[in-house]
Amino acid sequence: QHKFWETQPVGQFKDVGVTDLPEGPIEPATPLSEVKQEPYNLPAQYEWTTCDMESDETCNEVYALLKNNYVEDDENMFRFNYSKEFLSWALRPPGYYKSWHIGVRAKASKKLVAFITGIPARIRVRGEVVKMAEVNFLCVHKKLRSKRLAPVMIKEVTRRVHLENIWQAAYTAGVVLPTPVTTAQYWHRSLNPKKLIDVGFSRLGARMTMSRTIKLYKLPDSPVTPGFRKMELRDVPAVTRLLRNYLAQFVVAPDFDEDDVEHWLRPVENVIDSFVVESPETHEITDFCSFYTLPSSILGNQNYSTLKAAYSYYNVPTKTPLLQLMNDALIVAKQKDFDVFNALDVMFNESFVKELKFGPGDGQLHYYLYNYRLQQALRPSELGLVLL
Ligand code: NHW
Ligand code: EN5
Repeated sequence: QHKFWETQPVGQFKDVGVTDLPEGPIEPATPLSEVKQEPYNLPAQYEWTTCDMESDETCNEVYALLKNNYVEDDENMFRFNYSKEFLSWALRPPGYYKSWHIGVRAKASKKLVAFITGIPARIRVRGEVVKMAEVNFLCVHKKLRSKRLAPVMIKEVTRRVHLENIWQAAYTAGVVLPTPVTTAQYWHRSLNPKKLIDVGFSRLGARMTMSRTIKLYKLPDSPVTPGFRKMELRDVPAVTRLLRNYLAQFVVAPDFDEDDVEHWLRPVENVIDSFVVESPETHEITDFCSFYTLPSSILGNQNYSTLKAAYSYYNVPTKTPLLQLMNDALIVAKQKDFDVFNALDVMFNESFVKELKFGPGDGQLHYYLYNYRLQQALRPSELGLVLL
């Protein structure tokens, strides 16, 4: 079934329900001198390349590979189109390793044909903070699929992570692999229902007209919460305190310090939007919300080429109810011309989706840990982690 994944230190399907295995690393760390020093072998026509994401030229090549070959929905109508600015942000967090941005080139043409990345993260699992790699952007050019290139790329990123003395990883995928820590459901909130229907992202409901549908999804012109404003650099200490305190309640969540918050939660134009609620009386920061920008190419539509989507990221209500905070997020996303607002049913997101008129999508997202066993799969509401 899974000739590659059966050989890896991940939870195996045959062990699902076996409760006598301990939580924690599946295999121990080994001395660095025992980590393979040379890269894994690729088929002879291909060579490894380390992608310098500070170089505009390399960033452009990665962008183009992903734009044309990365993730599509199950009916091949949409394909993720991460922007260059987004990739540069996502791949250069505090303490990142250039060696974890791995490409494969055709030797003859030097064309970039495959890619995989890791970034360092501290992830808490129950009471323990574990140094991990977050692995993302695995992509093999459409013409090179099903040649078992992906396992070689995964082994190579694993080797380079091991060389930094890190032995665990977290990743997500739309496909089922051995074995999910949890499975989250995508929910979608129409902001521009006419366009979504025109491009086939959603359908006109039964007994609904276009004008009734547009009215159904109407939103106010500006946020309703007094003191709701864009996050600024000076908010980093307060946002870090709010977020650390909030994420403490989930079984798996990132361990963010101020440097992480400055990188991951500060607004970056066309990449991430984040907002705080500052109490008009005390000027205290009481709440936080954020979403990232990930457009999708619309494949084969005469009238439209991109779908502008916002994805719910980290949200922390303390004074403002989560429902109201997310309603304000929808309002600002609409003002910024997003077509749809997406959320997973992780953390407490289930508590607002129905009331705020999100509908369930046809996609799911499976979360995985590499070389770390959990006794039992989690509910998505026990997960406090959002990967890009
Ligand atoms: S999920 C998005 C992945 N990318 C895409 O879906 C883009 C479009 N598809 C492709 O480019 C986010 C290709 O189809 C890919 C597979 C490259 C996906 N994760 O080369 P073969 C991430 O980036 C297994 C893991 O022939 P291919 C997360 C598959 O089960 N494994 O297939 C990435 C099979 O193994 P099996 C996946 O279609 C996390 C083998 O690959 C997978 O030409 C990576 C077939 O290989 C996926 N998404 O290329 C893991 N899709 O055992 C990180 C397929 O079943 C682990 N496969 O026979 C941690 C590493 C670090 C550890 C540090 C301690
Ligand atoms: C690594 N970070 O399937 C991520 N998206 O539902 C990699 N469906 O957009 C893994 N099929 O349901 C990503 N519209 C896995 C996800 C891959 C992309 C994907 C799904 C998620 C999606 C849309 C479009 C479906 C088009 C046909 C969908 C319905 C929306 C509708 C709005 C109105 C209320 C009811 C729902």
